[in-house]
Amino acid sequence: MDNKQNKLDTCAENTWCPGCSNFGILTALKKVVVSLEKEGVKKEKIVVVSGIGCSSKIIDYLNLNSFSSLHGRPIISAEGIKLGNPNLKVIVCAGDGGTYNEGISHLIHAAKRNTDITVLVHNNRTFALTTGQFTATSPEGFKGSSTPQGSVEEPFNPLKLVLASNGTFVARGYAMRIDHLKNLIIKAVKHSGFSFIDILQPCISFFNTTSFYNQRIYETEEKNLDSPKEALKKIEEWQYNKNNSKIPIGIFYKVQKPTFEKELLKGLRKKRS
Ligand SMILES: Cc1ncc(C[n+]2csc(CCOP(=O)(O)OP(=O)(O)O)c2C)c(N)n1
Ligand code: SF4
Repeated sequence: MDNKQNKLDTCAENTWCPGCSNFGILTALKKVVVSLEKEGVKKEKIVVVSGIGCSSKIIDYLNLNSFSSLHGRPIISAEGIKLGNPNLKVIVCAGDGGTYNEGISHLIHAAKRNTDITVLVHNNRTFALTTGQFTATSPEGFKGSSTPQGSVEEPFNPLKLVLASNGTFVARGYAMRIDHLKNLIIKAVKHSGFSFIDILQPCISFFNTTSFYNQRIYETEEKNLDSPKEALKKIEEWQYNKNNSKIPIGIFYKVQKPTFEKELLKGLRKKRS
């Protein structure tokens, strides 16, 4: 780690399990901040918003402006922050439980209105902090503390949902491919509009998917990014409940549309004149 990354450390004791893949996301984020600073984005202009969960503890370990919201509520909090100060780069870090269960409506509406924030979902496919209950992305048959006999529900694919909700930047990353993830996050932060990265993040204590992912994940070619049809094809390459396919990571969809903040300000100016 270089000196600039060290400056992003805090004195908080890290309580993640040793070897947790959240460390990969933390390292990637630090690298993102260092890269953005080199390009003239001051770290004071970056805000990380989290909820509750192992994933959300990341703000304790980053010497950046941050806001800790309720479980399932970081997206709407981030939207408020962005609206209050459109010059900020606002990044949400939250778990799949908080985002795809409790806070699902906020995800859909932020994508729909194309608010200019970046959402990073640490998708370990379980409620990890509360010791491994099933979430919307746990596979059918998932055995955890709330489903000891195995979940009978089929998971849904969050990328499909964000694409269908008019999200303008839809991507998947892997917590163990740190440099690839760093580059994805930089592109997401620079994207003008709603950017979403579902980060596959093995929870080594309650759902260890590391070797499953290591055998299947590959970096996809980023082409025809403005085609929803092509995006859907890529997204559906891996069905969450099927174990026999490869898993593409990278950007699947990226288009430019007016952001919510710009449209709103335009409307307000018109009203005044
Ligand atoms: C509204 C609400 N529901 C439930 C909880 C209890 N709770 C706190 S953390 C947590 C699990 C978090 O899981 P996830 O969002 O997937 O994040 P992870 O810990 O896996 O990173 C739950 C259920 C809460 N604090 N608030
Ligand atoms: S419970 Fe899982 S997600 Fe939470 S710190 Fe431990 S390994 Fe990481």
